[in-house]
Amino acid sequence: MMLKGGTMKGSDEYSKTVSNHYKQLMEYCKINQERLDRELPPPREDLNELLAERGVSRRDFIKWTSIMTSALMLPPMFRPALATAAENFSRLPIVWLHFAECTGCSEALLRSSYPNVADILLETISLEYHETIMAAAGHQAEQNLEKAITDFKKKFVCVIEGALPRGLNGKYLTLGPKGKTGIQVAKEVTHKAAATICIGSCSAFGNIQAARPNPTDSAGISKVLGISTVNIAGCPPNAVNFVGTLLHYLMFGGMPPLDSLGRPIWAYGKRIHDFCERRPHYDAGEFVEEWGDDGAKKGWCLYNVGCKGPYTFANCSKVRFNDGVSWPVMAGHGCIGCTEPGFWDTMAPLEKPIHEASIGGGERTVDNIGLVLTGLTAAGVAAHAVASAIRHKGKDEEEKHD
Ligand code: FSX
Ligand code: SF4
Ligand code: F3S
Repeated sequence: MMLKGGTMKGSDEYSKTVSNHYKQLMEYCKINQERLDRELPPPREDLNELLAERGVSRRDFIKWTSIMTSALMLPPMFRPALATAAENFSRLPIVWLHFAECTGCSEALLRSSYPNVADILLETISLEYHETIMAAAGHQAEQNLEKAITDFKKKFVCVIEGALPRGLNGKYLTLGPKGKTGIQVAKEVTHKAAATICIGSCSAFGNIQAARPNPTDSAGISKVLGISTVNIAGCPPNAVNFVGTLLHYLMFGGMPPLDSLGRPIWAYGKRIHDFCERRPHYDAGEFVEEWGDDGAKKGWCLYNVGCKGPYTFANCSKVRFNDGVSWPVMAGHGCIGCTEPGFWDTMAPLEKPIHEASIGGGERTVDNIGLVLTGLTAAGVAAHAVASAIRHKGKDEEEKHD
């Protein structure tokens, strides 16, 4: 309805609605944080002491909470709640499973030597079970797992690295002294979890294990078990995307809104290409044609040597890796599309543009190809952006099975 001074009035009403929405969300956050405070075990680490030990000042911590709050697409009023979530990071029980993978994800996340807040938080993580770094083996390891999922039933977050082979009735991957298949273990644990996070493209989508000809018939967790998972895609994924997703959980008791592929929109809602520092060269038609040529020395666009940034949804070009030091394109190699399902097949050959490999035509076809390849993802992002997916989608279904 057009009123006198309609635009002004409309914008006032809009601001009021948005502000009410955030007030309600803040109320929800408060209730959830009080509940977690009652339910979760006491902190294993004092974050403030640890930050001081590592030389991170209070000021740097506050600056980091502002950056993370805005990265999670929340207004500044949520900064103190995010700081509380960070202080509670070591209280959230995590059961970390490994299936068919290279352990690069654990290496990337848990062995970082950068003294930034996200990495310090990962050091405090309450790993009730993690096959790579725990001391237990054999029967004792199995008992530890059983104890963790019983003691923290519906309170722990299950983090999964690696795909699940379905061939030979799952027997390409067996674990522990009883020789359980990966599928059996994954079912038992995820049914008792409050939420399941797939860390890396293997558990999210199958990745290298599922690449053609896929002899073990591997696939991602969600596909094999038929459950909803939060997919922190990447090979390996960025620590910031994992930490931010857990902080969201510690604020709202559920996972952030996801795209159609289960990836948090706050981290995977935009294309690499849209925030790439080489993008002005792409727009100006300045391309590296061969490794080490003049264009390479001048930092031109890597599209013609295979960069798949135009078809890849992730925040690498914005948050970078290793405390923001660098990322693949900055280091001089094109993006290989590692956050996208099936990238070993769909993005191959990795050092040639897709049009040269399969579609034909020149550089001008990039955006058309991009639309075809990313159409589904983009549609999913749009559909989910408006949905309030604060609660973990699979939780209700899992409770029914329990
Ligand atoms: Fe996959 Fe992670 Fe790549 Fe490796 O565990 S996402 S192959 S970095 O290690 O699963
Ligand atoms: Fe950057 Fe790759 Fe896009 Fe070129 S094609 S602008 S290097 S993301
Ligand atoms: Fe992967 Fe491309 Fe980022 S290769 S790490 S999605 S720049």
